[in-house]
Amino acid sequence: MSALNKIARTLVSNRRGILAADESIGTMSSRLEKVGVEPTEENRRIYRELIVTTPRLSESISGVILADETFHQELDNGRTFPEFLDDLGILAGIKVDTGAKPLAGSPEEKITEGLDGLRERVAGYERLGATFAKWRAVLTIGDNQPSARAVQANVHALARYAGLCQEGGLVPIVEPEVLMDGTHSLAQCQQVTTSVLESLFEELELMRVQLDGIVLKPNMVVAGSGSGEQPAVADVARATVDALRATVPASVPGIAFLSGGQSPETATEHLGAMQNFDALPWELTYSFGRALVGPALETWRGDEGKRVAAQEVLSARAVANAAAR
Ligand code: 5MM
Repeated sequence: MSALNKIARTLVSNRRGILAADESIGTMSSRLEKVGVEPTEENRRIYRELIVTTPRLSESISGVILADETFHQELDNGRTFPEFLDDLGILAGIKVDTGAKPLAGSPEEKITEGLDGLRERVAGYERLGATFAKWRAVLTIGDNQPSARAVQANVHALARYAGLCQEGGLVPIVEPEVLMDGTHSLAQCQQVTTSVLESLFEELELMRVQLDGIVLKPNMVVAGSGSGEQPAVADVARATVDALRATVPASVPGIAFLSGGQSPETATEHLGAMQNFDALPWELTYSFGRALVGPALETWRGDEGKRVAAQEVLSARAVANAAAR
């Protein structure tokens, strides 16, 4: 077993999953503002400390994805976040993309940036304790979208990122997110997700990415949030598993879904329903952001007196997802 394969397996095995706490400064700040918390560097640190000090987190969480700012911050006990996670037996990951920007030639679509200097940044994060990384590509379903340009540019960037991470000893989480925004049907989402994943694996192979040393982080196949369609849980599970079976090689150790704006309970139900399919070659787990931490943030609202209650809410979501597995 290679070192990369071992890390990837640790991330997706034993009914554990990944917690995505890597909101960029802008996203984290607006989420704090929404719950009445001033978006300062210190408040972002306090909030992330609340998350990682949740009791028994390591029973259901294998890895936490951090943003650059958090990666360099310390907890009240003087340990850095990666050091503290390591003490708990949780792997520390780092978001290395620098965000999705308008794609030249198709400005209503996005290309994720961050390849410049990535080799050096990977080496730096690895020295500071990262074992895995994350890069998110964003694709929308709409009139003539996603365009071939947007798909090609994004899967190319994902594959170059994955190769650079593996060269530097980090397991790349490869995240091609087809957004839930829009009026598309479940069937359209399945068709687009399948086609994006097909292009992605062609590009990963072209770039000689070692497939047993990655974790795929896709969207679940769901109907557009503005479609008025509410497919049954079993239909979402079937459509998602069909898209994955058609495209994801068996050598990939695990698939860790993003939640993409689904309610926490719905995301957990969908994850649970996918465990009922026989003979799937990969582990199916979670790498949720909002579906794990959203209710805790709502409970906390910056009130130190609500800290324990917020941690209990986070713990309940993490345990529910582990149980769904
Ligand atoms: C946690 O949010 C991540 C970073 O977002 P920005 O760079 O846009 O601030 C995001 O990539 C997240 O990891 C994925 O979208 C999965 O989170 P959800 O909430 O969709 O499960």
